[in-house]
Order: sequence, then structure tokens, then C-alpha cells
Amino acid sequence: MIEIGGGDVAVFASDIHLDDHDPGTARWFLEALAHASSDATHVFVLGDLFEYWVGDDQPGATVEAAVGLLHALSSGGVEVFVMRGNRDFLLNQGTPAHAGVAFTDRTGALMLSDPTRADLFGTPTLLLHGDSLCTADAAYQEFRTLSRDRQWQEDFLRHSLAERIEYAQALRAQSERSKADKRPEWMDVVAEAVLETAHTHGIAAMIHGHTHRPARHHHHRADRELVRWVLPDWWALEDRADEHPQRGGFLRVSSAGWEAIGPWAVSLATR
Ligand code: LP5
Ligand code: MN
Repeated sequence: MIEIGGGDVAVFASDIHLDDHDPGTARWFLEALAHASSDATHVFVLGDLFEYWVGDDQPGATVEAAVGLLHALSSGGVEVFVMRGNRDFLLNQGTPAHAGVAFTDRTGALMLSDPTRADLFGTPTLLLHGDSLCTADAAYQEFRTLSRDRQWQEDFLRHSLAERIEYAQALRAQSERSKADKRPEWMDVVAEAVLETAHTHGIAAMIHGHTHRPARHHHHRADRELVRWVLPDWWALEDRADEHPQRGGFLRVSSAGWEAIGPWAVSLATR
């Protein structure tokens, strides 16, 4: 189990969806992460760092920039943890034809299982991407089961890079189409799943992303109290940031407490 305490400073982010199609967000996030990590001992990315990931040979300037920053952080002594999300579940899974270096070797990051239990200054906490809690979205859960199957992944990774990129883009388009037919509540966590997961893991706090509904929730049931932090997604929005103050930011956990930093802190404070 991961233990954070004493003089540690942990910084959490998720759902950045980095890709060359949106260099503004990439620049904003990488600068913000470098700044937020200046006194951090631990950095956690809880899934969907990338818009999609077709294998560790994934090309692109944005990938290079992100890898460069994570490497700089880890070589500077920060412990960097990366969890796979529903977009980048193939991170660090290898590619049969690729002689390049694995994501963890290039970045010095460690992959985190979903979920992972962590002790944060004495609070037993579960770290997740969040998609596993969206149990009302049956079509997605079916896809999730399939795409996390190692044999399925190996078969996919045997295709050429160009073919994998084509499949990924087709699947992204399919995802956008299928979301248009889904009720909004299907794309959020199910309270029962949250409480059941909390009970199974015996935790008092949860940190996840994925739903794009940043918040700090309090769940109560019988003998259990749970604080659930939902991290914000990132989207630069150029000049419309005022319309979406909840976009972007980190959760920072230190001996001073649990604190939202960045744009989303404003919307949390006004709740
Ligand atoms: O990502 P987002 O926010 O749009 O929506 C997610 C769920 N969608 C996904 C799919 C990702 O967007 C695409 C991931 C690209 C990965 C690239 C590498 C692997 C490529 C493999 C190519 C075969 O996760 C969406 C949820 C939403 O979150 C909210 O929780 O609703 O779920 C879906 O849209 C899934 C559909 O409901 C079901 C799709 C079935 C497609 C089955 C294809 C199986 C194999 C296809 C072979 C070509
Ligand atoms: Mn996600």
C-alpha cells in the first residue's frame, strides 16, 4: 500500500486527454503540473492522461512533451504514479513489433493498478479512474471488460501503428455517438457501487476522475462516512474560461490538509 504522511506533499490530477489536436491544453497542463509539483514528493495521474493510447510506440509532440516532464519530475526525486484510464488502458502494455522503450522506462513513472489503496495522512483512501463505478452504463461496462482482457489487448497490439490509430479514432467517434443516446445519469457513478466499493476496501475517502463532474461529495450509510473527491478534467477553452470555472486543477494533500488548487477550487468553494 502507498503511504503518504509526514512532510510529503501529494498532487493528484486526471482526465487531461493530451493530444496534438489541442496543444493549448497540453501547454497549460504541463506548465500547471510543473508549478504544482515544485514542492511535491508524489504526483498521481488517475487515468486519461492521453486522449487515446494505441501502444507505447504512440507518436506525437504532445506525447514527447508529457514524457519529458514526467521524466524530469521523477529524476528530480518526485515519485510519479500513472493509472490507466478508459482512453489509455494500453499504457505500458508493450507492442510486439515495437523495439522502443516502455512508457515507465521513458518517464520513470510507476503504473498504478485501478483501484489502489493509499494511506493519506492516516485516511484510508481508494484511488480509481472512476469508470468502474459507472455501473448503469451497461454498454460501456461490456466494452471495459473486453478491452481490459489481456488476450484482446495482445491481438490489438499486433496491428500496425497506422491501423491502431485508425481503430482508436473510429472508436472515439463511436463513443461520442453512443454518449449522445445515453441519459446523463448513466454516465455518472452509481451511489450503491461507491458505497459497496468503499465497504469492500474499508476506506474513508476516494479520489477519482472520469465523470467530468468535479466535486467533493459526502456519502453516508449506516456506519460508514465517505468523502469522494472527483477531479476535474482539463480543457483550455482559450478565452472562455470564465464560463467553465470548474475545468482544470489539482487536489493537493499535505500535512496542511486536502485542498483543491487551480480553476476548480473556485466552484468547489462556492457550493
Ligand atoms: O471516452 P469518452 O469520455 O468519450 O466516453 C467514455 C466511454 N468510451 C470509451 C471509449 C473511448 O472514448 C475510446 C478509447 C480509445 C482507446 C484507443 C486504444 C484502443 C483502440 C481499440 C479499438 C478497437 O471508453 C463511454 C462511456 C463514457 O466514458 C461515460 O462513462 O459512456 O462508453 C462508450 O461510449 C462505449 C459504448 O457504449 C460501447 C462501445 C462498443 C464498441 C465495441 C467495439 C469493440 C471492438 C471494436 C473493434 C473495432
Ligand atoms: Mn475516463
